Amino acid sequence: MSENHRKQGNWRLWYKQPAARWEEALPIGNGRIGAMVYGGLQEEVIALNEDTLWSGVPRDTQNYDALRHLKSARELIFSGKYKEAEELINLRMLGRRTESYQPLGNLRIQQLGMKPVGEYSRELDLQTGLASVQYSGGGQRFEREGFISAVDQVMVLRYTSMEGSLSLRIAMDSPLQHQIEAGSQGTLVMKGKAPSHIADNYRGDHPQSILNEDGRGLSFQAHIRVLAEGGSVAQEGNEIRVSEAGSVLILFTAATDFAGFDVVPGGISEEQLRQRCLDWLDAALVKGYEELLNRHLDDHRALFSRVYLDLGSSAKSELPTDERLVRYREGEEDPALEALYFQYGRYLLMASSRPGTQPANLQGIWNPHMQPPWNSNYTTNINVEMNYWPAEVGNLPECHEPLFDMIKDLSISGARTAKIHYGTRGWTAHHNVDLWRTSTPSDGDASWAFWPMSGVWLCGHLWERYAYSKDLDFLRDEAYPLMKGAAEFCLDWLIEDPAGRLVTAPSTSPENKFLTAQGEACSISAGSTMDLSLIRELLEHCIQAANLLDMDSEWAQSVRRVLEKLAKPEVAPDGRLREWLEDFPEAEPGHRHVSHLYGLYPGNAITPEHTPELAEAARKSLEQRIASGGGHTGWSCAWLINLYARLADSEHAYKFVHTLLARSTYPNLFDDHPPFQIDGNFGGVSGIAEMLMQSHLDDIHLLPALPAAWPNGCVEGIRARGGYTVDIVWEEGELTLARVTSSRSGWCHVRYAGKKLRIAVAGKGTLEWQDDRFKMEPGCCVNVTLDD
Ligand code: FUC
Repeated sequence: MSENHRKQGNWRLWYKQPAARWEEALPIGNGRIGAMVYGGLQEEVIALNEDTLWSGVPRDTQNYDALRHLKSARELIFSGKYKEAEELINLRMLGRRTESYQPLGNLRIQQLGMKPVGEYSRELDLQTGLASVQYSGGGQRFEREGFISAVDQVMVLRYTSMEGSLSLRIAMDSPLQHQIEAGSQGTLVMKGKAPSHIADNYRGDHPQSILNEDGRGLSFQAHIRVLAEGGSVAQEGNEIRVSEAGSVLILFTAATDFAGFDVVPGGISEEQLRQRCLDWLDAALVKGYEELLNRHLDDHRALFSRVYLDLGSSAKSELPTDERLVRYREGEEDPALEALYFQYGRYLLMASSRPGTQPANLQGIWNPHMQPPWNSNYTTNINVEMNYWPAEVGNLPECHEPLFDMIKDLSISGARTAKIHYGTRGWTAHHNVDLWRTSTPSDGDASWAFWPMSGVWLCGHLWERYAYSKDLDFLRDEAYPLMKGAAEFCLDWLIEDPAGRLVTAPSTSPENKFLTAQGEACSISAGSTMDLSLIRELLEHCIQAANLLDMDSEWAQSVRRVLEKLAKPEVAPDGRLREWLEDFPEAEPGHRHVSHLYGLYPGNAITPEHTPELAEAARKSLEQRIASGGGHTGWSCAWLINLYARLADSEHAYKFVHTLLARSTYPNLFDDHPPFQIDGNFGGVSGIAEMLMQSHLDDIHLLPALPAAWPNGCVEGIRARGGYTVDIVWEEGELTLARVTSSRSGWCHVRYAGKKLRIAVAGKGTLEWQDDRFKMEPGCCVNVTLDD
């Protein structure tokens, strides 16, 4: 079923004018190097990033006094003095802010002697990862093409004059401390240093919020090589000048001396850094443009083309992307734009997170600010997790790996925090993490800073990797030790409340506040639903893992006993799911976080199938949140799609797909929190996938939340837990054909709308059945149709 559908794929963002601002420029990246291409005429600006270029150095952010106050904080909480507990925590138990992700600078390419321009278009082709510009001027046609290769670690730009010649002036600059060296033969080097510290300066009261200190901080280098076909290349001051060339090839690469989260920068010499860059450039030069392009295309297509999505064609596919978005906002239907948004999210994950790179941060890897919003860090109380929601289902499991590396680092830094702040075993991390794997609380306000649960949430991602792949080696060697460490923290952190239940204390429900009996907004109490949902899930996964790996049986037994005493999620008298253990009124009823609904998504403890009362309570909570203004940020809206999809509420899920695109999307389809924050892009992808297929209940549920807006369509190549790849075709809102392919041996169950299905091996062979499950072997593929 694939070829016909795939041919119609038009995975292009395109525009009739250059980007007037950063949020209109087009992102390319290889997980490590990122660039935003503006497509300017007289001057092309390419804003650059490198994913290890952060402010700061490894520093000790532990608050050695925190533990002194834990007992008092707990006593205050258990005697109902929540506000006093919060004040104590704010004053005594918090830590320090993380460092900031930095911009590397800009590549500026002036085209000299440009004549008035005729035709102009620029585009980003998601299938190839190529950003290109076509234009004409003075009767000549020009073309530019650029990509960042993950296999060769260089950005490759090619400028071509179709009929005549072109002359360029090429320069680099950076807002960071730097110097430029222009060498002979078309080389340009920028050497620079990141600040040793960046302090927050939201109020503008810090006279030195960007701190540069000699000998402290990361060093970076960016190198360019320019080759011209025809014409000449010469050095002119700190720039490269190309005259009268038919085509120009610009190779760029960059590196920092980052050597590990706990390694003080400086161990890599300037010469070694130079050599690292030159090695990449030299190897690229030997290959030449065609080979670099082909190697890049092979790598890029191998990932991107695994998934195909058709939500219905639309006549608007041919219009520029910004115009489509405007019409969409005005109420015109454009299902193909929704499919484009889905594929764009997959593209962004490929471009910002590849094996061996840093994980995608709040802005992926694209950031032009030295003091970016929220430090462009890893915010772990929803945002970085959301970044990775599409990784497994969207068939990009290798892009998930940088997150696992970060979890491993955090298990080391976070073991100190667990011991020093809380006197526990295991490891913990709080709501903000950076390149240096800061695991301590941030400073500021307990409502966000005091949340020692992020390690627990992150471990859910390790389990998901196992659930999708069923890779026992991964579970044994990588996941389980980290999960067990996070679980040990929980076991020590849990405490009996006056009612004899095990709870967390102090506890927050990320960033939200309730009203105390005195009417004060307060964030601290015991046993938020979020904390307990996360802990229950992790402990259950640990028990399953120990069982699967046939180890730690006594320990697993003790964990079981803890689970029995762990407080459970409850329904409040008004029918909503309680966000806190007590019936507190919310201080902000339309709050953007819906942490207490974790069990519905991304967790699976709440389902209409198995816990209908809780699912109903979750729905009521959602309704009230939304009625009070919730879902107002990009990521918050994206979360709603996933939650409604899990409630099988197709029309509400779709409503928030629409809202995300219409309200929270920039012209370059970046998510607009506001400001730009990439999580919404990723949450949108997982949400659309959840509408089309779900696999969290040990089966494959086809089209669980298909909205009326997508009557005909098909999806191919999304992944289901259990080791399956799923293709689905539907017409007039009904399943016509699904195909399930297995990567392993196992029993499979497929369901669709409570209907009887006909399931047969694609090709020859018969299936072995046990009740409603059939046996799959590696490579086995079945066709699923309605049994009429
Ligand atoms: C959390 C959210 C904010 C923002 C920030 C980066 O604090 O509540 O909306 O996304 O992270």
